[in-house]
This record gives sequence, C-alpha cells and structure tokens, in this order.
Amino acid sequence: MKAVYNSILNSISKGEKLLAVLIDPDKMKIKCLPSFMQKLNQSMATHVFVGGSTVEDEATETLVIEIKKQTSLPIILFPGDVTQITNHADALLFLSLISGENPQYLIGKHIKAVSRLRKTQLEVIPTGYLLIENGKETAVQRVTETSPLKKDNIHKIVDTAKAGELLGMKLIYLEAGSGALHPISKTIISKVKQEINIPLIVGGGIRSKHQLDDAFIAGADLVVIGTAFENDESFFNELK
Ligand code: 1GP
Repeated sequence: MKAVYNSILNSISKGEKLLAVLIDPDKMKIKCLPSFMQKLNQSMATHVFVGGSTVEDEATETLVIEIKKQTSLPIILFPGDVTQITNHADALLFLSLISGENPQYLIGKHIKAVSRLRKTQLEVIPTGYLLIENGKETAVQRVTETSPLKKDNIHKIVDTAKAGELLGMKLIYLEAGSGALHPISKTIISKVKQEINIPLIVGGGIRSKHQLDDAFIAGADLVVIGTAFENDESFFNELK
C-alpha cells in the first residue's frame, strides 16, 4: 500500500510538477469549504495537504471528512502534532525535523504517534523536514523550539538533506515557514536537488505564479502553498 508515494514517483518520472494546497484546520471554516474546494478542483493542484502548527483536537478529522466528499485528489496529513492523525486521509507525512536538534521532533513525537497509527490504514511516508531561516520567526520554530538552518550555509543544508536520504527518508521537504517573508531560494533548491535522489518538496512564502515557477525550475518536484490561498482565493485563477 504505497499508492500515494508511488504516484508521486510516477508523476516525477514523467516530468510532471506537483502542487499541494495546504489547508489549516485552525483557519478553514467548514462553511467556506465548498467554494474553496470548487476553485481548488479547477486549478492545477494535484494534492491536498491538511495540517497546522496548533489545531484543536477534533478539527482535523472533521475537516478531512468534508474535504474528502469534495475532491478526488489525494489528501495528505501534514501534522503539527499527533492529535492531527486521522484515518480519513490517504497518507501521512511522518516528519522528522532534521534541521533541528530537539529529540521530541526527531523521535519522541513519532513514538507517541504509533498507537494512533496502528488504528489506521494511512500510508506513512517518512519525510526529512528542514526549516530554513527566512527573516522572521515562524510558528514551526516557536512550537518545536528549534533554530532554522542559516540560509547562507548551503553546505549544511545540502548535507542535512542528504543525511535524511541516507537515513531512509522518502521525501525531503525544504520549509521556509508558513507565511514566510521570502520563499526558499532557487540556489538552495537546486543545490539540494542535485544531491538527492528522492522527491523534493518546497514550501513557505510562495505567493505568485512566478515564485511557483521559479521553485519548479530550480528543482522542486512538489510545491506547497497555503497562506496565498487563505488570503485570496482568486490566486486559484492564476493556477488553472
Ligand atoms: C507551510 O510550506 C507550507 O508549512 C506553506 O507555506 O502558508 O506560506 O504557503 P505558506
């Protein structure tokens, strides 16, 4: 049962670029979902990610059940916490925050997640998650009590991503943080892409089609956008 991951690999092998729309259960109101999903379904989006740094206990499951009724796209959990695990999604990014050195986000939370995961059929995708500085403190930084990697230390960023691959992770996610002032730079994306042989996800602070294209050209296989859609749903019109 690796349908979601295999489909990502398959798309990449055909040269396709993937776009995930991130929906934060803390910010999306159920009553606003139908019009949002209608626009999402008509856009170039290929995946729906669901998750947030701070979410009330039942909110993720309730939202995922509603999203599932309104799209045929794969729904992937991008959880800030174990309480966001629900069997109603298709897959889960099992995130290791390898840019930081907080053991809770390297192994502690993962152990706590297992008793919940046992009760699901979720496809679990081990993902090396790297937070890169972007000029302001992000929610991820605050919640995880870790420092982001310095954006000028490309050598360390590349080596961290490679270490994630060598540890057996199936995806590398370069994160500038939700609402980041600046997205991950093209240089960082291309240097990491040159070094790894697993799919590369890039997210944080991407607000225009131009920035999206830049990330793809630099080597991102899958780009994640959340805030730009939250702020202005007409952004979907640019991404048909
Ligand atoms: C955050 O990478 C995602 O975890 C998306 O970021 O909300 O800035 O698009 P934005």
